[in-house]
Amino acid sequence: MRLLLQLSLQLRESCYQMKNNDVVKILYEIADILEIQGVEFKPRAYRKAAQNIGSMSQDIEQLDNGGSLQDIPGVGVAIAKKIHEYLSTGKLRYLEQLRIQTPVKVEELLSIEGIGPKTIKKLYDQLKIKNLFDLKKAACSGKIRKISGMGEREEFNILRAIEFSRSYHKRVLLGVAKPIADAILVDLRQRFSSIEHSISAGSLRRAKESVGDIDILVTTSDPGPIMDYFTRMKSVNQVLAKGLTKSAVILDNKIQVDIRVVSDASFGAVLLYFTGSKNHNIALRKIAISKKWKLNEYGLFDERNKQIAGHTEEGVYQKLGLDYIEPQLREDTGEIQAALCGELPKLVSLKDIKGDFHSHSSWSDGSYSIGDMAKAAISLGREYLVMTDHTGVLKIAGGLEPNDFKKQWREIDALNKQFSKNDFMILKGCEVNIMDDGKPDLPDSVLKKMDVVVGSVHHGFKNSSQKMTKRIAAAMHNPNIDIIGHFSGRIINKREPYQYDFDELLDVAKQTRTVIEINSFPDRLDLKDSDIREAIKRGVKLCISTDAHAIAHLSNMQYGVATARRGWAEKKDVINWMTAERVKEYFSP
Ligand code: DGT
Ligand code: CA
Ligand code: CA
Ligand code: ZN
Repeated sequence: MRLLLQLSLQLRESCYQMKNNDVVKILYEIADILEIQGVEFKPRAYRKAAQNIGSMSQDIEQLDNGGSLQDIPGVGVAIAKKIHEYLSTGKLRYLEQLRIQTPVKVEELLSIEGIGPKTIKKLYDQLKIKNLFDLKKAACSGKIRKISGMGEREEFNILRAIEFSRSYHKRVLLGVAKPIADAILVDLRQRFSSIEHSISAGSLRRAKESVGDIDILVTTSDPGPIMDYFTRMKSVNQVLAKGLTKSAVILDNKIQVDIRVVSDASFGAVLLYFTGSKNHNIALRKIAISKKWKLNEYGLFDERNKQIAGHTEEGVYQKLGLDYIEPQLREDTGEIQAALCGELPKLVSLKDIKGDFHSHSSWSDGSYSIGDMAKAAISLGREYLVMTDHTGVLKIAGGLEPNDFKKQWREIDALNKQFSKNDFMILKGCEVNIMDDGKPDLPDSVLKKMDVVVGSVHHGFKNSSQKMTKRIAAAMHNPNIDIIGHFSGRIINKREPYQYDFDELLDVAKQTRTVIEINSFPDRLDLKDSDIREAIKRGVKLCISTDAHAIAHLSNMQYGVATARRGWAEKKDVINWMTAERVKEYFSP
């Protein structure tokens, strides 16, 4: 039932998730303020409810209308009442009171790496720090180091983290921007039958990990009503510009959206221009000039100013003597030369993906049972899902011990019997922690029995480069560790990668046949594009994984694939083309 609902609602995902996300945000804020106030237990309850709502696929407003909020795991009478108040009035008195009691800009402070609710409590209690401005001031005047548990190093790290978050805070994650852009496109198409083409362009189309703004391109013979509507959409907060060909707005969520509305004849040329990157466009224009032609957003023109291409992108590339270049490659990093020589890679695509190598269930910190996750993977067309719950030391993530895995395997065996009619298989795995000495936190005798083992660094991020390199290399040398998960450890806009010698580790990966993960989580996308390209050059194999902790996360595969494409990956470079049987064979020690 849950699954059917999920499928029928999938199309509307980007519209309805708006409210779900608002509720999640509010519950987290309550939890954070309560924790800062030193209240026990309650914060945990609010967080659990927030996590479950964040990962469910039903529309929370619909549940509320049906009076069934309390069907959500972790939502009892008290929390349901608050959600209902918020959904029906747009306000929550309880939270407003909390904010008055503890006037701290929680979200702002939490955005700084290394600062959690406990630290915020100390900072507020002892120094009355309420926001980033106060924090920076206190750090600069040496007050932070005087707080117990803090020192000069922590103070310096805070200052550095403030700078880091400043320099990035305006860019929006691809995984956040894409659903918003898609929802706008669907809405415009439904409202205006005069629209011929409609597509998002800019860095979003090139699938950069984060985008400065959303760029939308529409072709029509009747731009007026479209611009009127675009600048008055419900989600618009501010109109920056309004014209018949170009408009720009800022949405309530602070994201800027630019739109271009043009006639169909120049669609290809405008799309090419508006997709960028700027450097790619400049390089194309130079080729045109070398032929005594002119390329601009209206088309490609010959020496007599006659238009010779521009209706399609393909046409422009062809006339310039280039193979068609996929948007994800348009960064002027060698793609033009490759296109001239017929040497462009044949990029991996979503249809090449047979399986997912990293996922979690409610056995550890996931929100759904193994069976539910598997059914969702089947509905996405996957042939297998590697279940990789957390192990031992990760207690907060419900890490499993050897005996738990024995029980889990029995469940998986039973499920696999059931799913064999779907030609689908759950593979047995785990996400083992790579300890400081590079050893896994589960005995090799247990790991040996698994189909696929992902090894990840989940603590000790501040190891020196030398130590971290040794640590990860040791894990790669363990024949039972097959894949290294979220390799760099970065959280985009929040946490920098840890230090290590990438060159050396690529050598070790190649030598030990260790696969490196491309984690598809929107705030990880780890490895990043340029590192993927380097790994491929060095002959290291990759896998694209969702690291799903909930059904909805399984669809993040699209972002992993897009990132792989930005890294010039072909089908043969990512092992997701393999069947389940082939994967088992590939990783058998
Ligand atoms: P972003 O938004 O910072 O993530 O990056 P883009 O690439 O989306 O840049 P944006 O939104 O400023 O402009 C969209 C596209 O328009 C860009 O990729 C290429 C084109 N474009 C913008 N400004 C220029 C320019 O000054 N020269 C050229 N040749 N193209 C430009
Ligand atoms: Ca843009
Ligand atoms: Ca723009
Ligand atoms: Zn994981």
